[in-house]
Amino acid sequence: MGEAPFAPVPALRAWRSRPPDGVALELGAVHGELRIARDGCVRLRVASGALPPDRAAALGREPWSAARVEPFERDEGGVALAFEGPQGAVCVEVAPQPFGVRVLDRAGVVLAELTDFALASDGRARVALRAGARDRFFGFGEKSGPLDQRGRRLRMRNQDPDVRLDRDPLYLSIPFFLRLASTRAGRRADGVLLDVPAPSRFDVAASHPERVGMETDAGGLELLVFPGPSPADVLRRYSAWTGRAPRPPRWALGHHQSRWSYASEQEVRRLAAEIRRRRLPTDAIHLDIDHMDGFRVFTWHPKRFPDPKGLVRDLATAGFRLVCFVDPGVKADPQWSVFRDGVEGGHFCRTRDDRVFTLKVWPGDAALPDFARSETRRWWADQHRPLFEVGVAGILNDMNEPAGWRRELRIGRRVVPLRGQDLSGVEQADPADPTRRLPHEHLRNAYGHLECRATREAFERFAPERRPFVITRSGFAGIQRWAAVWTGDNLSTWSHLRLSVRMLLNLSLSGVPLCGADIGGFALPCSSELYARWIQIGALYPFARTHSMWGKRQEPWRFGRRVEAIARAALELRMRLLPYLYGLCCEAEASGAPPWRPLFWHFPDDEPAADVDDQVLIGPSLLAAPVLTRGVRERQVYLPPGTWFGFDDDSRWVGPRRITVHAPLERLPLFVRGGSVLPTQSPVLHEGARPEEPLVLQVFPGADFQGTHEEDDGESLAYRAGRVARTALRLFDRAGGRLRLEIGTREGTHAIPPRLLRIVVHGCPPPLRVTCDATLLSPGADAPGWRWGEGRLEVRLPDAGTPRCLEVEPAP
Ligand code: MIG
Repeated sequence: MGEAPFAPVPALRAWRSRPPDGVALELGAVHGELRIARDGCVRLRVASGALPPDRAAALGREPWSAARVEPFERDEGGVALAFEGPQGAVCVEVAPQPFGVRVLDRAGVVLAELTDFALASDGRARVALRAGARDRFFGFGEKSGPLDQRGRRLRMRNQDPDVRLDRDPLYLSIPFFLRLASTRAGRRADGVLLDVPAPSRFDVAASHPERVGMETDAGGLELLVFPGPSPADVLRRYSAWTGRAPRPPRWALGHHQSRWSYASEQEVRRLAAEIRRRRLPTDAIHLDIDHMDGFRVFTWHPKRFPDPKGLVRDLATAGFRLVCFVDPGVKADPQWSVFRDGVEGGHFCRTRDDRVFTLKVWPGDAALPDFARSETRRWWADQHRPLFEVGVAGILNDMNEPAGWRRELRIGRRVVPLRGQDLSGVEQADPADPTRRLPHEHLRNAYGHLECRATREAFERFAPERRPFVITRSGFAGIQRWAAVWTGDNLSTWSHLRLSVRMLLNLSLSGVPLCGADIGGFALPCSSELYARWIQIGALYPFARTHSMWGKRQEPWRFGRRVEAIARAALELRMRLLPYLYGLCCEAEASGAPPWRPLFWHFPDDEPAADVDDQVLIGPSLLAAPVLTRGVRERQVYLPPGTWFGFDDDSRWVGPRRITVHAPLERLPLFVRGGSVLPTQSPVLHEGARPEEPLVLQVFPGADFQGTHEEDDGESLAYRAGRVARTALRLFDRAGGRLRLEIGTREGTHAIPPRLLRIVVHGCPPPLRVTCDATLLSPGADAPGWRWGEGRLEVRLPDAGTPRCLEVEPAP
């Protein structure tokens, strides 16, 4: 079938103020609309004929907080809008001929210049963003390839591919990028979102070094520009529109052990017992598709899982939660109530000639719920009852691109699918107007996204007092509101380990704070060395799950004693850092800043930092430099400006500088930024276990620090009503090694029983005096009291939530 040709958008003929925040544009048969939000974001919609119905609410966009603007005619023709408020300032200029849009900051610096608008009569649309020859481009959701995607041609269409290093597209599409531009005043970041759920393409300065081309397959253009100047500013604004990830239940931050599949209650119990016997910190076990009865979603296999409730109960006693896989394909079995019900309720996607569409997937022929309909989402949420009745704690949404296959091969008892299916005749409801139907393809990238919205509803229905935990393979811009993301079927190879770091960084920059790759790799055999290196960095992924394909075993003890000990140490480190990691999730919820950050996030003006794609900042304080190469026992590390400490030995450097560090198999090179107060705890085997020391503040001097430590019950939604315990932390690093740590009054209504607080000051010379609230503390005494040895000062204090001021004066 031929595609309609593109025609340039005609000249601006007229404009009309559209109070309070924008202007309507008339360009011959093309219509446009420009709006400004109070935080300085700009939203532009352009389409042939009338603008399509606004799908923002259906996609879960946050309410638009409209600015107040008065459009005015420009001397040179066209129209301009300007806004300045406490949360942002921006000016937009529309040139009439050729039609173009410029977004400028308050100083008149151009943030984004959009040109070459073109539309086709079938709804396809094109636009170009002018770029500097040295601009760098990050984000784009789940992408293979380099960290900086300059020079790539990217496709956004969710699918179930063979994951390869250069494979594009993958399962999840986020048509958003963060651009880092070099200006005379230094680096600045801004962001652009092509908020269209139809597939799209990006030419990332590939055809022309000073231009990013964007093209949608349907629905015209909807673009948002998010001003910076810092990456954090961009993500704050991006997430104010697309939504923020609510803080997860704390257990979800523990290690998850998964496999395709732990296929019987007996096997799961044996696994749980083994994990505990070996003292490997783990919080969750996943049940892949084989827990189902004939792959009927929401069922339990009667023989292999006769008593799932009993299983959940026993797992809970041992400190494990159960996460269940859910596939969207509903077996087309007229004997089965879920299918029958779905047909009766009109819940499935239909063909053009109005039959229930089915595709081939695990259960055989299966129907696909039309998640674009709100009634279908409600219905789907209801179907989760059998999982929640049993006490399942988390849901994993797989195959939701949606995936299916052309044909299947049988090898013995195994079914090997040949991927790819034809969905060209499939239709769905228009999410903004369910009386209208659209080709599935026009909503393709929102399929899994809207499924996850339904899964969240299931939690609201069946476990309203608990925080939901949903993890998904597919998604769209804004998926973070509803689900964490894992990156699908990677391979157990060194290059995939390396890729996971870049991929998770770009996903993080695309607004998805909670993300992870299958630790150890999904397919192909994993060597012991690879597993060791993978769990070292994997234990620091925002979401840490070991998962693998059938036919292989990837529990931490499958690689010999030495590697088991390495895995244990890595998972213990995660548990020690849990208060810090949890705090980062609270930060993501509040501001959209992801836990995983590329170096340039905190060092935008440092030239070399922007090139580093194999190191990760975990929050503001930790810098991980994982070993990602076989046989390697030392690596180069780039330390950005500032003081840096080796996490495990307190060695100290001053950056910017490249160092070579020793990295035997047991060691993940990990650094802490001088001027940090890291909240940690003593390690536990699972989140629900009580740590011997619930709060250990690790102080790394070298600069001042200011932060907040946040605690709550970790599981309920009471935090939204102020049931938190928030403590301000301030470090003053004074000349001559003098130090002052202020611990603020604990705020909020979450009660914490009196406890002992330990403070460890790293890189500390022998002290002359240590005082707390101006009272001298005694060396050797327990609490309050202090000890010093090997460059570390340890102070113990009773902690009842009252403010504290600790001062350390070094011996001359
Ligand atoms: O067609 O449920 O990415 O994690 O183990 C494969 C079986 C379906 C793909 C997922 C993978 C999972 C597997 N699934």
